[in-house]
Amino acid sequence: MRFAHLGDLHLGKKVNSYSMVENQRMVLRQVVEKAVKKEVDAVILAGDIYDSPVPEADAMDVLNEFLSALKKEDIDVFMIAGNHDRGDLINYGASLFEEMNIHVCGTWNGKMECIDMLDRFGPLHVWCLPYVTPAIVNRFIPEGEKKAETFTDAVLYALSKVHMDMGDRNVLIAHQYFSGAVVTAGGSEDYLSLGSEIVDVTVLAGFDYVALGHVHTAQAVGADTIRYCGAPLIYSTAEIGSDRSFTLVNLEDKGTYRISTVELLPEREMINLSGTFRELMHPKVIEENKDKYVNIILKEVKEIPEVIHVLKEKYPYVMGVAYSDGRIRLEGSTEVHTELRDGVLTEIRELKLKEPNDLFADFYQMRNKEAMTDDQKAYMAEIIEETFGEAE
Ligand SMILES: [Mn+2]
Repeated sequence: MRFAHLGDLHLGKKVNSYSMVENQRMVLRQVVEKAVKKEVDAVILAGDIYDSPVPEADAMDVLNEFLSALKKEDIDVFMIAGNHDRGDLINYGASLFEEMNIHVCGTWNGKMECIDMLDRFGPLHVWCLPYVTPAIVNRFIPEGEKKAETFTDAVLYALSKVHMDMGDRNVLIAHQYFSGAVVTAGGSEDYLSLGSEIVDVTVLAGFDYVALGHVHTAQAVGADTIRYCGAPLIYSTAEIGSDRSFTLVNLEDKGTYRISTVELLPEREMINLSGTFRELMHPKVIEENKDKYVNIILKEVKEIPEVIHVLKEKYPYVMGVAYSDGRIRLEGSTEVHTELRDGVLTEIRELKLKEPNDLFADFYQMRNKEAMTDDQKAYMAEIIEETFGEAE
């Protein structure tokens, strides 16, 4: 059985207010093309199908087109919901889809859903575990039994419902953060919450392959056969330069497998572009980069008024502008802003653009669930002045 393992599509996602939806449509067309070429039997979608629990029509249209194209090529689909998805919405039409070999598992209902497959190497079982939290599994733990406290408890409990025939091949699809996975600093995962969601990877022992979603860069975790496929596109300026792919998994006789990655190339790539204002205004540089998402790092000491608007006339897809000396200049009050970390702009969502003092106050409130006191504000103002003051 040959699987194309994908996940974290985040259909409908906006990055710095740019909708990714057409880029997503194109990359999924590429997936179909490459899956056909690689003679894939089934596509796995390991959660975070949509970016929003209530997706826009254009995002749903992209999924519809993708599933229809796979069906036309006679490729099966296994799809679970991630933490971004509304599971019951993902479940819509599941019983109809089932008839077309599109297996959908949007919510965990106390049992482990299992789809039994057969190929020339024998039976193969695909177990589906949509995103779970302690609260979700606790609804199914009988009174008097020990409730799940941690995410490890939760996944352990869910997996206790797996009754594996160890002689057959068993595949698990899940969307959780497992210990050992590496996350890009400031990447497009919800990294602030990952630390509290950690699941001990040893709970995954026994499966022949584990197809994971949740972490956005492709990697094996704990064992060669336990893998995150990563997102199909770059969703954060912090991820610029990292490769995107789907994972090709070939399961033959029990214990025999081949795993490789199939590179995915975006229709519109995202790059860091640095230079002086003069350099960036050079017609050759503009011509080369005007159709890309550009994260501009300006090598200028003095501030240029309205620079983002001037740049946008030449580069319509500006993801952000930062001065290489560390000062931040961004436009408007979008829900997304970027911050310079280790020389790379990093996206922070749901925060309005503010001066450093206010920015820190917001961050403090977000982490501690309470506002800073006046004393704390004064103390931070001093530190910020010390840090940023010198650049002026
Ligand atoms: Mn995700």
